[in-house]
Amino acid sequence: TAVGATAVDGAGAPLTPVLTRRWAAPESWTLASYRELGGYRALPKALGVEPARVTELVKASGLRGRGGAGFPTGMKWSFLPPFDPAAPTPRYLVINADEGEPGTCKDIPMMMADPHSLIEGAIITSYAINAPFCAIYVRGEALHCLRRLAGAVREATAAGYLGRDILGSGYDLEIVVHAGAGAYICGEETALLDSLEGRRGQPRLKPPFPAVAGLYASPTVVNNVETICSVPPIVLHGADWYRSMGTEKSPGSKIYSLSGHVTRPGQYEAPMGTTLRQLLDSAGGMRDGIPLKFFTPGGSSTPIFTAEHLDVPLSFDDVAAAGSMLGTTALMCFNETVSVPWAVWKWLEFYKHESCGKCTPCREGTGWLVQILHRIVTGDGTAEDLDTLTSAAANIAGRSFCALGDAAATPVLSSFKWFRQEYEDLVTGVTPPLVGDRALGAG
Ligand code: L3W
Ligand code: SF4
Repeated sequence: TAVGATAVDGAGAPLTPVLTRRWAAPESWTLASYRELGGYRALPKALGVEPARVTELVKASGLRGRGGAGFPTGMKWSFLPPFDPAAPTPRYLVINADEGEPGTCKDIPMMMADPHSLIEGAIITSYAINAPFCAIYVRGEALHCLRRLAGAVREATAAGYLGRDILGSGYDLEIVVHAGAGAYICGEETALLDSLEGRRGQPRLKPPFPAVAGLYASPTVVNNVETICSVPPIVLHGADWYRSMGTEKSPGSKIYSLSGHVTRPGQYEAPMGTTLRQLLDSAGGMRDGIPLKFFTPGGSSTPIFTAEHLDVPLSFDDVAAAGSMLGTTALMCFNETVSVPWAVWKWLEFYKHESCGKCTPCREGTGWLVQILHRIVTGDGTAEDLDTLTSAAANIAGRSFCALGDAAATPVLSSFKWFRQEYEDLVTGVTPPLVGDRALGAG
């Protein structure tokens, strides 16, 4: 895994290790290592100014949310109702560490390698929004990550970075690390809040957005791990420095997760707007030299791209203009040996399994899509199935209660845009069944 890469490879991506710069250091997760490499220097700087000034700085930096939607971070913080120190009411910071989007592998490595950068970012953000309490909601399966974060919280508390009167500023903060129970839907911010409150994690109706009524119905900022980790470097080096990386509308540095048929899969940190071609150059290209056939720019919830899109700058706006979404920059790369209908079937099994069941289009529809796709890949599909598949997907998209329904329809609809012929060849028998008794090599 290419973690914490520092090389500036002429032919590859212009790597900018801001978030990943400590990852390769010995015992990088310890407080001693973090401090030795410049950690906890942004915190006194932030505590030395009014909270609103920190929010203004983050607004000026142009930082956008790294959880998938790219919402402007400083703007989200300023949606909280004005804080009255004379009559303080509860308000919270909740960090979404429920990394579960297929292909996404950046937040958990970040927390494992450098948990204190998340904690420093959490303290600064909580201070900026006047929150006395912060919860970090960690994906249930990542128990190793939970333990590492809990250890870092203990270290930070013992050193006076957390608790009462932080660094003599008069500001108090408690951080609680909470484990989810392994449901993908709890990465959706309102389902996460329900789960944190002890209920079954299912999305809430929005609006009200969490900024108005979030945890325990109080104003809450919900931000992704990578977003919060971006805050200390911005405080330390300023908004202009941050804007010197990336594009005008998507500034800054980003961790791209490369997976699939790549020679050196892993996390590559580069400016927003870097292309997959550049990233692949840094990652040693496609494995065994077999060409790229399709990829996801930001996880399986984002419309797939083909080899024609290798030069699309991976920024929020450029990817949207090319017909997809930047999402979590989870670049799953598939070579020419992979059948698109097979990959879509596997993704849909995931969405069916993770559908929370709250609304009918997604609960029932994802099951239908899996059944039809299964018929197609086992050689039992018909021409009519292709129409039913696309029509069912189109009726799930835009008619579901939350983004999971749209996400489930996306692999079907986007694969039909580029690779419809592969589905047709399976139902007409031009391509032999891929799985099941009649698949080549079966039995
Ligand atoms: C106050 C308003 N706040 C929007 C806030 C909102 C949220 C953020 C973005 O989904 C995407 C999704 C997945 N007043 C507001 C406001 N907000 N208007 O801004 O909101 P939204 O609704 O655009 O997106 P979302 O529900 O946060 C995120 C896609 O990401 N995705 C999945 C990622 C999965 C992970 C993971 O596993 N960790 O991140 C990948 O593409 O499909 O479209 O905070 O409250 N007027
Ligand atoms: Fe639940 Fe799916 Fe409906 Fe979202 S779209 S509320 S995950 S059933």
